[in-house]
Amino acid sequence: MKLLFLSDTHLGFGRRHRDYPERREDAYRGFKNALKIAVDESVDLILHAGDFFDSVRPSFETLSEAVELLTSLPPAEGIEVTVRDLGGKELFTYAPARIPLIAVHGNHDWNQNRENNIYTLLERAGLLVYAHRRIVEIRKGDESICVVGMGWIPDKYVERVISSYSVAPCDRSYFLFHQPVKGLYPSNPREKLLPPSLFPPGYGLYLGGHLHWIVDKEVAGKRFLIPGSTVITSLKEGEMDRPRIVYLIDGSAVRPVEIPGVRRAFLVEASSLEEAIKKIEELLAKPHELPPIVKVVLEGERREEVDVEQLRELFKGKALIYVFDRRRDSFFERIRSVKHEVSAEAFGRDLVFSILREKMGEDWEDWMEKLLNLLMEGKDDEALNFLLRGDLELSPSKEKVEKPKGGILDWVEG
Ligand SMILES: [Mn+2]
Repeated sequence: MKLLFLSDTHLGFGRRHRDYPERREDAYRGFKNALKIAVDESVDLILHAGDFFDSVRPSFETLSEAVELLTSLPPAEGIEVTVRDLGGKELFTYAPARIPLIAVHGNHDWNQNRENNIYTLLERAGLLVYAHRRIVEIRKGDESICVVGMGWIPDKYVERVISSYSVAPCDRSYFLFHQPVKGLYPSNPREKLLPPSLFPPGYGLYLGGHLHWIVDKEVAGKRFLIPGSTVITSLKEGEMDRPRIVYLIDGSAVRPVEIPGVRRAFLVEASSLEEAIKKIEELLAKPHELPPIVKVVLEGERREEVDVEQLRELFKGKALIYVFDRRRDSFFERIRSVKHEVSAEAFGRDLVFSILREKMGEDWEDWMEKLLNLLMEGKDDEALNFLLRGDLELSPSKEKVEKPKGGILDWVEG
């Protein structure tokens, strides 16, 4: 059986882009063109490692796009799918009309309601199979493979949850997950990284989402594959100067395939405006399918002011320019100088958190970051629950934290 593996399609991303509205199309285009590869390569099924949507409550427009793309998949021939819980109890068996897409949720589209969320809804409509805490067996003729899923789990519970998974259920099994893993890439000190040794043994491949980098690496005797996102969402290092890809998997053979017709992002480092313009022109002299995103990082000493709008105007229709001015000057001076030109979204959370850390010093606590993350992801209900539960690191009552009623533990277990 031939599989296409992709992740982090972030459908709906960029809806609020004001500086470059053309980026609103990028998530749809990335997913659509990735699915074209599935058709061209005649794959039997598609695996998706989470962050299918950019938010937990996608708009009707975004849902329409998802339904359009999922119903465009070609008919499945002779495929049968059986879904079991982790204990092996059969939940349902069906013969999919179209090649099945098997998915877990990510941190962006995670919903605490395990019975009714965007994934269970699409599953009921026959548009995908939700693999979270399930064993999905796919049979075609006398071939069979198993996909075991673990969608994103909050840091606090993840080690406990992953420890409840056992050895691979079939001869050919794949572990589909959405979590940051230790040893795969330069780590973010604020993110809890899961040790590879905790992953259940015996799987042919460990197929991950979350990170928007590309990773193909063996750690602790396990081969981890991460295709990265199909759309550029942040302007972090791992998003720069690289193609967007999917993996084609046939048995133990793995092949990365570049997604055609999608926007790419490039890094330009310069110490002056003149140098930046020259480097952007060089970059644009090469062919590009779509105007690329250019992240301009200005370094060195500040000798001149850079008018970002003017720079954008200069490359209008040819490149999408984002300027990161890291020239020597005070931190707050830098924020002030660019705050009108660059949206908070483009700056990303890191900047917000570094300002807060600098302002609050030792008063800054991890739970504040957790709470802000929930608020920034539009998960207002969760943020409220988080506060009401007293689920803060400072809470003296451990009992409450361990067993919140109707809370996360009910959802991740069982
Ligand atoms: Mn993501």
